[in-house]
Amino acid sequence: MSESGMFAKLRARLNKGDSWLTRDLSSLFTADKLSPDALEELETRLLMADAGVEATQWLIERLQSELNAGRIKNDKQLRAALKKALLELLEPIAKPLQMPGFIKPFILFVAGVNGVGKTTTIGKLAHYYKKAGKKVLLAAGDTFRAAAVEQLQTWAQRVDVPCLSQGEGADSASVIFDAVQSAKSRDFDLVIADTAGRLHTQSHLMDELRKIKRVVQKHDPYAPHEVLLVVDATTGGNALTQAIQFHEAIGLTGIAITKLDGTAKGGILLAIARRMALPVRFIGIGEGIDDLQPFDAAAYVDALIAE
Ligand SMILES: Nc1nc2c(ncn2[C@@H]2O[C@H](COP(=O)(O)OP(=O)(O)OP(=O)(O)O)[C@@H](O)[C@H]2O)c(=O)[nH]1
Ligand SMILES: [Mg+2]
Repeated sequence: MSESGMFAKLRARLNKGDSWLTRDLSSLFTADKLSPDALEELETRLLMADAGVEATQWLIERLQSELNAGRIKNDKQLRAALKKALLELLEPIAKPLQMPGFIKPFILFVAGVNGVGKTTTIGKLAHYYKKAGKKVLLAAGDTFRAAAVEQLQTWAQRVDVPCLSQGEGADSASVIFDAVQSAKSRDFDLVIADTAGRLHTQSHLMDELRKIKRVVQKHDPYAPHEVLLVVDATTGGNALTQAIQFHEAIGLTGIAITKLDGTAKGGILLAIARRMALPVRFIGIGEGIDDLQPFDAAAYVDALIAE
């Protein structure tokens, strides 16, 4: 898809085209003056959209100082000030996933609680990297949930990449270990490993993820090269809590935020930016195979603050 095609889709999908941030911005003005409670109204919208207290305060302070300096006199200027502040917040976390060719195979773990969109994101990632010319292998490391393996296999068939599995109840670390082994001997560029979203308890889940990491490090002490946490934008503050918990337990290197199409919110990106220095690698904006985009702060802000 062309860059302009990708942008048009992003704008149409984010909050289904009706941005929580800019809806009725012009109503915040009377004549050529910002109404006294305009910033309060924006603050409320940011909080309601799950931007969190820290990011909200930070943004409002930036707007307040622009206002004090007399630089916000109409809704166009307000939009511009909002865009500038949002970019300042989001640019530092918009770091694309680098996959240098000399790391082979590149080992990418995908983690996250159940239902956030891990398996779907893996299908989309496989498609994305296959199109980029990489030889991709999937590893069905979610051996806990019934039907998880078949779900990944279905994606693998759709994308036309191989998927290694040992069936339900197998040892997850051993599935992923074997996949890496196989990728090495068959000259694959990238192994994407699915993992369980739920085990008997949360601490079992973290133990299992740590074990998978240890086992894979027998192949390559620097693996996994990316530990990508998938969070669901519609779960708001829970997504931030999950990111903090997984980061503490297994050490994350990046985040993918899904379902940004299905919500009138999406402020969770701002909360994550303000609270964690973790890169947001990809955003999910639908259920289809092409509905994943590398996170681009400028495009995101432009799509959100529609004119
Ligand atoms: N609208 C929308 N739906 C999504 C997106 N990503 C995933 N989904 C849907 O979310 C649901 C759960 O996705 P899965 O990929 O099965 O989630 P999972 O994290 O693998 O779930 P478990 O394996 O149970 O832990 C599916 O119905 C997906 O189609 C997205 O970006 N937008
Ligand atoms: Mg899954």
